[in-house]
Amino acid sequence: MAIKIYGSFRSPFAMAAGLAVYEKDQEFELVTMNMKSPEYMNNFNPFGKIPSYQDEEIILFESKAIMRYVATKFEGQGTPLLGSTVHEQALCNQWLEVHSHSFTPLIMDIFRTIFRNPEQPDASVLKPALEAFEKVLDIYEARLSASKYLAGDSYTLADVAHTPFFYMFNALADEGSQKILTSRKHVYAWIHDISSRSAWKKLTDRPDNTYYKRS
Ligand SMILES: N[C@@H](CCC(=O)N[C@@H](CS)C(=O)NCC(=O)O)C(=O)O
Repeated sequence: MAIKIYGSFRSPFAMAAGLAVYEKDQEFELVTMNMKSPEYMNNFNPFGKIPSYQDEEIILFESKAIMRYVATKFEGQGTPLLGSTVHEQALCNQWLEVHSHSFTPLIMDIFRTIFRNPEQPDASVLKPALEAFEKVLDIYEARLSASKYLAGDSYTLADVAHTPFFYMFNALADEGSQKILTSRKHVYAWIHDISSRSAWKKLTDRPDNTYYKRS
């Protein structure tokens, strides 16, 4: 069975799962289903969230579990994504946790604020959300001034997980808000690097990626 990812490219979590599959030189079919339908919740994710993943051996939900599974299952193919040393593996896991617990809640707050009123997001909510996110970005700036990627010299799942969120930020945030990225030299160079990869280009060039097209 071909790999299927249930979800939509509207979701950065679904995009991250798809990116991991492409980095391993595999193909996948994107299947759109109502995530709150009994069929989806009974078969693919009882929490009613996207993405979910299916191949001939397993059905999995939670994007990081999917990415780790894909990185392990196709270990000898495509880009190694788990870190090339024990040290890098540990740091990859650390930054995946940072992504879940420190990065995602804040950037999702920013996205939700913009989605509520895309033409004129509520500045009284957006400004403090951006300021809180900047404090996290300062920690990334310090890390990325010491190493090329989050886990060290190697591109890993930690970088994969972040890529779609910057893509969304680039498409949704106005020029003023973009400065929180462009003003951080190492963060900005890292975003440029991870967004220039052929697997990411292949994913965003798919005809079913109809969202967040601004460059
Ligand atoms: N921790 C989950 C988060 C998934 C998630 O929150 N997906 C969103 C789309 S971006 C969703 O399905 N939201 C629907 C809902 O919460 O009802 C993962 O990494 O897969």
